[in-house]
Amino acid sequence: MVDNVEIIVRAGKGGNGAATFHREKYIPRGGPDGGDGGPGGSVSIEADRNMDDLGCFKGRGLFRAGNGQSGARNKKSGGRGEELVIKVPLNTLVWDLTGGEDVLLADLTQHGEGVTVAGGGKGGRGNVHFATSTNQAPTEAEEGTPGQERRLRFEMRLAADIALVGPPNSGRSSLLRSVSRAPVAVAEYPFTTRGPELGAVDLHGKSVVVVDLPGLMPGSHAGKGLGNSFLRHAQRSGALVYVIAGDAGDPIADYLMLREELGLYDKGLLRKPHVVAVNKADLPSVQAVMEELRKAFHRRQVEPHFISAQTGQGVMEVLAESMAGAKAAVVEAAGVEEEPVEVIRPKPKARKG
Ligand SMILES: Nc1nc2c(ncn2[C@@H]2O[C@H](COP(=O)(O)OP(=O)(O)OP(=O)(O)O)[C@@H](O)[C@H]2O)c(=O)[nH]1
Ligand SMILES: [Mg+2]
Repeated sequence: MVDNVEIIVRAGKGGNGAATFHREKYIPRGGPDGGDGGPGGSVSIEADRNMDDLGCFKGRGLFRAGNGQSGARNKKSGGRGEELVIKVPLNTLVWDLTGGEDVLLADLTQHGEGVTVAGGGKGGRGNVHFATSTNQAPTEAEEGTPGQERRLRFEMRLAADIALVGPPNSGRSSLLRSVSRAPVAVAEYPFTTRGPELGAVDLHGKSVVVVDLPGLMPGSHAGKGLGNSFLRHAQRSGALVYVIAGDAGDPIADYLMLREELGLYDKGLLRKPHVVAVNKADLPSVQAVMEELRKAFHRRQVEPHFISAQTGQGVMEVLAESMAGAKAAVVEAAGVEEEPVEVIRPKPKARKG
């Protein structure tokens, strides 16, 4: 799923003013009559509930609004350039990267909510404006000014209920596939999942959103491997499931590695409600070490859940327990004021027509 893209937008240039003179039979010296250029079209971004992700922006660089038309004789003004409205999914952050420093322009959360990001150029004045008592036949007219250009980043903020984290190949995608219809890829090599993948799971009649994140390895917190931006989804989710393969060389070391990477990325992630799921429990090799592993986890005050993403054994229980943990955390946090985050919420744009 594409949840982060960069594009360039360019508003339309203003139309040029005209430098023309009135002409009519029997009127030998008609005055200047060049009309003004029309304004260039502006560019705005608008949230649309029918958009799922930012995939349609991939590989498309420049988005431009229409230029204003030039003025014409008979004091005729040029038409306005066509406005460009770019539709994005709900919960998209619009960042302006133009000035080198990222500036948050908007957090578009509601259908129809929008923000103007680039103003159209002004139309140039026609020569009617330049006639003076000493110069009654001005030949100059103004050019239209260019429209604004901006480099933007769109970032989708999907808040999942549960995020699956784990080392590569631990079976996170298999887990999601076993309980949802999410079309996620599963393969026997590591790093199959390259970006966050969402699935909806029906848990006792309630739809729970689960996000499958790319594999974590030593150095992931600093962007090693597939980058670390996907960990934002872990931050925003209500609970985490640590998925560890029971047949891995050292599942305890994997668990410690996950804790370390999560904590180095954001200490707050360590306090997030979580459940440890030891996967592939259908394998005889895992069953053979189950009790030993359980004891090893107990020594670290961790209660492991043995599951099989392949057979589905224990998977729903793990999700249900994660949800219960998330709910308890919300109750506990109630009344505790969160630090306010400054987010610019533009008023819904006035719509024409
Ligand atoms: N026997 C068994 N194999 C499993 C189970 N879950 C996953 N596998 C296998 O483990 C391999 C990796 O599974 P994935 O679901 O792709 O693992 P992942 O954690 O999403 O891996 P990456 O996205 O590549 O990091 C595949 O060959 C799966 O068939 C399980 O419960 N039992
Ligand atoms: Mg995967």
